[in-house]
Amino acid sequence: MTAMLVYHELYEKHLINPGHPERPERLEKALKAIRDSRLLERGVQMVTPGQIPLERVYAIHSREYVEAVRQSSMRGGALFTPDTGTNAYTFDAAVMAAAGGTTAIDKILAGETDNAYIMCRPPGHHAEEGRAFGFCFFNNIAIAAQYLLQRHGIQRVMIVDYDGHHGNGTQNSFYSTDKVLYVGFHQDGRWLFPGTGFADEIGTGEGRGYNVNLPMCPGAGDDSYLLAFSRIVEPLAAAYRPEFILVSVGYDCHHSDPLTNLGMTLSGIASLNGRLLRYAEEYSNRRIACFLEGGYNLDVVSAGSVNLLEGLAGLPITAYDDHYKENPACFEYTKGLIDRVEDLHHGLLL
Ligand code: Q9C
Ligand code: ZN
Repeated sequence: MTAMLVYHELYEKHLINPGHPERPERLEKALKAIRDSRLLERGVQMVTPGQIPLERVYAIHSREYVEAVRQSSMRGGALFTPDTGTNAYTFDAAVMAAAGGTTAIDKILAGETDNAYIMCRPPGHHAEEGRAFGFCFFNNIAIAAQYLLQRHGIQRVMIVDYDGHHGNGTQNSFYSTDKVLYVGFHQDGRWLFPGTGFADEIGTGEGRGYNVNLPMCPGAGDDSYLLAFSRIVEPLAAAYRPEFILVSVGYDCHHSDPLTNLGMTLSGIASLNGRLLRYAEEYSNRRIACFLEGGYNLDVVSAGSVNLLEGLAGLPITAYDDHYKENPACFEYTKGLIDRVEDLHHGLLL
């Protein structure tokens, strides 16, 4: 398999404020780990995206909002929410993050690579049509999905989002269409930002059944996620037969993340990636693009990024010895949640 790393120096120039968890060092450290692992000499091709027309951003976001982000950077920076702000580089970085996704798609569809990891910042999955939210400005994965539909005539895109937080912006972008199937794993919104992503949010109109949420209990780990993949994600992929798979990767599902309370390990995350690659192999002609969203333990973002590229390139996965045993009561809760999601989606895609 051929893998591509999409990266741009601008991704490290955006800064919300010194000390903010969504910081440039996340990528700086991950890129160093990728170089040290010699992945770039072992088949991973690194690519820098070029400029894109702003129309691709307007496919998801209002012109007024895009202009507000641009103006804020032109003036040196501004806060959009108490924890989501710009500096002078944010607008260019955010457009380049979106460009990373559409560049990856063009290259995958041209057969230049099987798959890609867009290691970008700012992240995107919380960004809404007209507002910045949760450290996100432009919704990179939503822009990519819309680009697949509008520019490449793709009819079915499956988005799997395993960031620890619910991808509210992505869900809302495609809530009433069956052309994009959103499947979100996240810590239950009763106990974590952004407070949405409940199981009964199943989509509306044509999109009914094409939005699937798995709000996991705090402490949910590898066993819970892998069972949910077997019982929900795999059957969804088999029923939907996506032409392209997009993944919102968030290392804040890891047990040591400072912002969340989930329980994944690095090997568990690598297993999820392995499953997604198999679905891509089976249904989407190997076409899969992974977008970095959150993850605030720098060592986990680094090791996880190395593992992701190893998986995408078909190389052996470096083992990192992080351990976490989820509470049996949590696993029982997950079984009940899976039953409930099956019921809610029965007669739709499941
Ligand atoms: N009291 C991503 O992982 N926390 N964003 C807000 C408000 C926001 C996380 C806390 C966490 C956003 C991309
Ligand atoms: Zn997150």
